Amino acid sequence: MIWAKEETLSRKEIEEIQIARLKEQVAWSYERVAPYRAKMDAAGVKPEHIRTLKDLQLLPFSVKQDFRDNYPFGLFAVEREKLQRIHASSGTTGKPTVVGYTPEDMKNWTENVSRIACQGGAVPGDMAQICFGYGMFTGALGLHFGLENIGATVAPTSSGNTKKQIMFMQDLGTTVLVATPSYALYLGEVIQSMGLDPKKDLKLRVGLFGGEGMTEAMRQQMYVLFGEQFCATQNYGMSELNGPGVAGECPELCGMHINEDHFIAEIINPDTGEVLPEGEKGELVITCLTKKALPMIRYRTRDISRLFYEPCKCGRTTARMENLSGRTDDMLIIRGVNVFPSQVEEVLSAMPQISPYYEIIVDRKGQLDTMEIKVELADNSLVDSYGELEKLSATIGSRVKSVLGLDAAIRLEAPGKLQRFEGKAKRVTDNRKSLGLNC
Ligand code: DLL
Repeated sequence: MIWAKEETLSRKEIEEIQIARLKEQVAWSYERVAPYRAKMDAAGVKPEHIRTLKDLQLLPFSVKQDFRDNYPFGLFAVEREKLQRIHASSGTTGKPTVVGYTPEDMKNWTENVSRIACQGGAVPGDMAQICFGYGMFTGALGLHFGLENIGATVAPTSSGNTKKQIMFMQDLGTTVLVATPSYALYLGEVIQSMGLDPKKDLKLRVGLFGGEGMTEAMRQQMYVLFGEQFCATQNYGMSELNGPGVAGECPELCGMHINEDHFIAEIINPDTGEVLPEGEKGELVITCLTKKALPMIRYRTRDISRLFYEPCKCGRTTARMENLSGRTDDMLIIRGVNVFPSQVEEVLSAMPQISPYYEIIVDRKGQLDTMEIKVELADNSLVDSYGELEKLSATIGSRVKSVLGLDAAIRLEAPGKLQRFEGKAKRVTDNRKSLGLNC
């Protein structure tokens, strides 16, 4: 089901909306947000210089540091009293990023989430269970309002208490599951361990996942756990860009459709800031076209993706962004080599003998960086054969080495041994940071 006509416009029609809104948004930001005005003045750009979409490139980037420098409300374009809602990103270090919404922003956000919910297969009358943590995280309330808006029934079960989640799933007849993909996999494991048959005992049809990446191996695992009828889609967003509702996959599973009448996406070379052509991989930069409380012009997301513009078989004409292949700030430097956790994940996910759970631990012994990868076996079939385990560990080690050029200590763990997460999974522990090392 296609929720809004804006998802099927011609490129010309989309671009007409984009340029009109961009001009308005740049003027709004320049007049009302002092840090934007200062940046634009320093770059010698005035709102009237924005005449075509290409002129977007004249505008300076916004970055996470702008939030830190102007915490909590310094980037807002309206007085605090005009805000209807506040959210914040967790922020592992320092202060969180505070974001806010006017009533009009709330309406747009809700509409955008309704679109991605429908893209993923949700329909009016669905029973949607939201297993994101309710609170300052945008995921839970974002999906909550978007799903209610399409006429779904929402069960705000929040995160945790896995057995109770499953009880509700059975008793309420949940058809749409909303969660991080890692928590959904954990739910699936517990469902199996309870001896339930997802096809007979549950009515799950749609999984709207997001907040973190889902590899193809994880998606395949979803089918094993929840049945072939299950449609598992990825949804992208971030607190600074409202939250969920920026982009989402449709059942064709060929990238995430961007709500282009609300967001302009660009891909840049993260080192030079140069805008890259269609299909090239780089850092995703998003300009929000309708956000009034907290305008975002050319926000550097640090997420790595590519863009495609050809219309999709589903009937939508909006540009698509490829599922993320990491973040620019994910990069670890180990013995001088640049390592992205997604590279390790790619190696591991190609091996059927291991589960989607892994952990990378980086440390320093003396002067030398070390990397250990803990990997969990998919099942018990190899557990009793020392020789097979040795062979598997050597294969993983040599594949990791051929991709990264680095030796890693591989530690195989029994099924179910590695930590499960209720929210976003944490896969990397860099102990060098606690040693005060700059890495
Ligand atoms: O995670 C918003 C969201 C909630 C999106 C629920 C979708 C569903 P933040 O907490 O601010 O916001 O984190 C944003 O999470 O920059 C990405 O690095 C990562 N992320 C979000 N969605 C995806 C995804 C929400 N589908 C950060 N795939 C982003 C991979 C994702 N990473």
